[in-house]
Amino acid sequence: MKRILLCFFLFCLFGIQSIWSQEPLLQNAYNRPSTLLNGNWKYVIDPYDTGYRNHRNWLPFDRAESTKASAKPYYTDKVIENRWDRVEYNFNTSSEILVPGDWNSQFEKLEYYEGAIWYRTTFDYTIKDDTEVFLYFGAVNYQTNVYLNGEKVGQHSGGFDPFNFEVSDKLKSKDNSLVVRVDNKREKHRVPNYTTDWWNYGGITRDVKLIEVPQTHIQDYQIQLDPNNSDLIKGYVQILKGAKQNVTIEIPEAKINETFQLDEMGRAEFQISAKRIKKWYPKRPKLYKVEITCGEDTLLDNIGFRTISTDGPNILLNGKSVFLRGISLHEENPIKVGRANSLEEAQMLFGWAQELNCNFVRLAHYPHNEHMPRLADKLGILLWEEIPVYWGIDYENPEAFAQAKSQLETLVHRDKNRASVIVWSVANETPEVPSRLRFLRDLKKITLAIDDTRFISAALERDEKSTADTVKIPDPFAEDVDMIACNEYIGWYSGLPERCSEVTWELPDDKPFFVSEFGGGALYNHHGDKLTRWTEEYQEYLYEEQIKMLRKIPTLRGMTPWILADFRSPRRNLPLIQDGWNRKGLISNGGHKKKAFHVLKAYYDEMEEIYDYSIKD
Ligand code: GCB
Repeated sequence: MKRILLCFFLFCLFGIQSIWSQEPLLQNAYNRPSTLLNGNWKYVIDPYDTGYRNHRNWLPFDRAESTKASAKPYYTDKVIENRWDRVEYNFNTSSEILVPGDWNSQFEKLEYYEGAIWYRTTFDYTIKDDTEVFLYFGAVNYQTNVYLNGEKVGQHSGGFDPFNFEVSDKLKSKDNSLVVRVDNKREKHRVPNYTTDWWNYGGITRDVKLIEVPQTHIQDYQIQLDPNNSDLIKGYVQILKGAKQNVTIEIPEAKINETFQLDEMGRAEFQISAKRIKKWYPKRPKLYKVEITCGEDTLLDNIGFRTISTDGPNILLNGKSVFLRGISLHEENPIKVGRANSLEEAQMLFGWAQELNCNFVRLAHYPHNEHMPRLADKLGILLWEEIPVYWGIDYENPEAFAQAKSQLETLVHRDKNRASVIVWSVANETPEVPSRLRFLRDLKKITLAIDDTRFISAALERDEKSTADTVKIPDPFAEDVDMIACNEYIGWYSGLPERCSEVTWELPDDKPFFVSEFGGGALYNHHGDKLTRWTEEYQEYLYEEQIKMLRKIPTLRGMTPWILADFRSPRRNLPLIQDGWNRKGLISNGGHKKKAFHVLKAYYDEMEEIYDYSIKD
């Protein structure tokens, strides 16, 4: 009983804190006119939290009344006025750091740094009448505290999801001081927590901008084909401060122009005939310009219309069976090294995937920057998106759940109008502890409450008995997913590549089966015989044996081998081979294709022929 009460207390404390620190995210911030605050900011490294916490009671200054007037909190951005002033930091004379950008790859001294760093920029801004200004962050890893002109604006937890705060009242026309504290320490209640097989890049890793909108503005909308009737477009528009007004949806190319009245909550739900709409699919990624107008506010989007469903083991795209020729990728630029954030980097990563003849990409293991789904929409690449509920999350902890929930809600909210996205994945290789099933099932419910038009999945694990000849997926969460996905690594973590020919898969026949990961490490240009680990030949052989094995699985409908390109990982310490890199890439960190790349491409060319996908509309 005591434990239940304690959990409830913690939930109230942290749950409420998460709620009050979060403001609803503007839908389609990507296309809103904005003022970028990117560029060179000043920064102060603060490993001891000197600028944030009282050193005696460890309370954050922005919560402890007694210290408010002191010069200690760095967010006051104190200017040294007199020569006798004692202020022990100074943004004006500090060094500069580029925003957006992870700090690890900008300065050698920060390569392994995990802790707090303060960022400061200054700017002028003239706000128009009757508008509201939002301060928008594409992503900051992990904990963010935001202060404008010395006042607390809000805080955010989560390393890969966008967030915004309304700042109209705090803005000045001249010399605004925006101070952001970023803390990327790995902690038990965070998502992910202690261990990841990727670099814990810290910093303001995506764009920062000011978005000015009319007071009555479009807050959110979903405009998609009805999954049960592809002749209908179904959706809703939610307006802030706009009860009972009219909202218009125009799709000029399809001659759609419809007006709906908002209810007293500012919401309109609608159905529009889709008879004139041409479907979106990889070979013809048709996007329509959609214009939503309410009063002074007009918002443009580019939306593709398609359905996705399953029929027994088949995946049906617009009602026709499709095979997902995929690859997994991290949001990392292996050539420049560091987090990827630009459109050019998205083009490079998807360009490689297209050279492999992929029609599908798994954006592992966290929400990627918005260029990725936007570009995938244009290029006709189907997507799996996921949140970093990865390995050892603290399933018992209500704060961990609150953080997973908020990351998932934000991802689904942001990308629910993207035709490319067909899978929401709620977890990757999570150990089967008792509290985990409830955690994942609750995440599934949360997803479906926002968007029930796509698949729910998770990268599950197979059974561990590497001596048995039958491979199963004993995970009970397999019952909850639309597509059974598994990371299997036969021939790398379990046996040698020939192990693939010894096993038989035992799988349910009423759901699509999908291999979310297999692979093996190879250093580019490192050669040997096919049983010498780390050689290109071993990796090539592994892919050949895997493909032979996978061909025999009747319900197999796709795969995303691990991984497109080598990526940085502090867990990978083998000198001369890994040197801090996970070498399972099909492309090296120099951008060179390894032998296995060509094996997978040949298989995908063949699968493209078999599942010849074209539709008449
Ligand atoms: C996995 C993880 C992935 C790792 C990979 C590996 O199962 O999902 O994040 O990087 O294995 O290389 O071991």
